[in-house]
Amino acid sequence: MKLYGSTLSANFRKVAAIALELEIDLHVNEVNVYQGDGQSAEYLAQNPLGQIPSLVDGDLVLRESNAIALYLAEKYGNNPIYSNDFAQRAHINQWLFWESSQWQPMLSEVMGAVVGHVLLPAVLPAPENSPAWDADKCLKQLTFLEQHLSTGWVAGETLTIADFAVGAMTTYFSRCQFPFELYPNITRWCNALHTRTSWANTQHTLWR
Ligand SMILES: N[C@@H](CCC(=O)N[C@@H](CS)C(=O)NCC(=O)O)C(=O)O
Repeated sequence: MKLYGSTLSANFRKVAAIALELEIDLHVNEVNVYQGDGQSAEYLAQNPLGQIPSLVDGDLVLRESNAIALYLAEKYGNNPIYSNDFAQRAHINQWLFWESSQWQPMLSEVMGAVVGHVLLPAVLPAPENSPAWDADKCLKQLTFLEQHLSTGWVAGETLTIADFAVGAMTTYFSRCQFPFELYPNITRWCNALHTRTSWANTQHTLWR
């Protein structure tokens, strides 16, 4: 099994950490999309969008980090981070869909300029303004997650793939002046995630 991407990317880190949690022996092929690697003919043949991550398992070629996360969790069933109970699975999946449809788009918009500058300082100038963490669309999603995380993990009492999915974009929080002090539950959860070796070991030094 081969995973393509770079730990510079939150979506790659999401999948790489899940693979570590599941103790999957996969080969990582470095594709630095920020330096144009995603636009090579070879990579575009595999992922026409030129994005990371992508996974190759035999004849299966898969893109979309949450789809890859689910594939790994289902293939390596009977694992603690993806329940065998249908109702609990539905609950976990609900958070994966929220992550890709609401959480990540909102965070991409608010953090994009800073993240772009950190990745490509010679090309993208530092933004004049700090990320607008107090914008209405941020407050709505952040308040929602903050209230939800008063105890436990994203999908309940145990760590699941939903934590890695929702946690992925928090990779950029420190460099984007996220107001941790205003969100104690999110902060507690971020810290708890960092106690996982899988999460700590997939953090790129750029995002510390
Ligand atoms: N929805 C996709 C998003 C993938 C994505 O946007 N990846 C970024 C890195 S985090 C990328 O490859 N960007 C380069 C590009 O879009 O050209 C997923 O979850 O895998």
